[in-house]
Amino acid sequence: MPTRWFTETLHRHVRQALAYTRVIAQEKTPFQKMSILETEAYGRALTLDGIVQTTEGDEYIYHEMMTHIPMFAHPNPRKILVIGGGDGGIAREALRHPEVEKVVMVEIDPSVVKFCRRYIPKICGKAFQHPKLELVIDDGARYVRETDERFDVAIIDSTDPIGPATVLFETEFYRNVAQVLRGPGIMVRQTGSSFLQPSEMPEAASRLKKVFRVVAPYVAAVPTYVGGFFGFLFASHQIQPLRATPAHLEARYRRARLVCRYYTPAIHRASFSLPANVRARLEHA
Ligand code: AG3
Repeated sequence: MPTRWFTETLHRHVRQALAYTRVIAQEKTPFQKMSILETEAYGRALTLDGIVQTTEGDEYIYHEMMTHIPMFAHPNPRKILVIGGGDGGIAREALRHPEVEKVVMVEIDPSVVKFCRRYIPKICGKAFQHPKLELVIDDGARYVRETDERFDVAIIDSTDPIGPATVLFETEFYRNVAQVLRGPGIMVRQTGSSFLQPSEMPEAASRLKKVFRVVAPYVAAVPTYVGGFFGFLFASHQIQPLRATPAHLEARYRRARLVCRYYTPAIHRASFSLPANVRARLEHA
């Protein structure tokens, strides 16, 4: 049988193609078109509107870096908010921290959760059965505008700023996230590929700076998010991401008994050291 190729067309002038053996499932929801493919290189891959969201092969890089960076930077992260994250990967990592009392995950599309639990259960692990997890099916933008709950860490695990996630990139949304954070609360979000989505990080940084005193970019190499280093932003009223010393991070990491596959206390600090080409774009942000 000839090789079948899934082609991601997220970027205007570059396409990523993954060889796959089988379409495991496919569904059109009121929000998006989702599919799960059995790929040769990365195991099962979740795509939403034709864009690779996560794969069994490399999901840990994104999920560990989106979760453990804010969790370990925060002195005592007990209540965690995840916006999006329907595959459960962020919730899984957050629940590994001993201080956590509650993780509220707000996902707009219940079909994504159902789909991922069924076809890529390795990614959520036991997160959805965990007694500390509360799953809310709602629009994340509305949730942060209306809730009375307060959080220590907010992780915005959204798709790209096209389609249903667009509102999760607006200043108004960041203001509401800041409102639901208590004390030294920290927010993180993804900001796309540094090379192929070069304006995403500076744009998000300038919006976040209107709301938070500390805004710090960091990067990680995620193979299926093509286009150079993948970017993230860390934002807080009080916490500097590099305030925690290497010894403190080591101690926290050991106490949590985490066995990570990308995150290390050294990577925690190193990921905030930006290559000059990424830093240059942020100069006027
Ligand atoms: N959410 C972020 C996907 C970003 C893909 N975009 C890209 N390659 N620029 C993934 C959800 C994982 N829980």
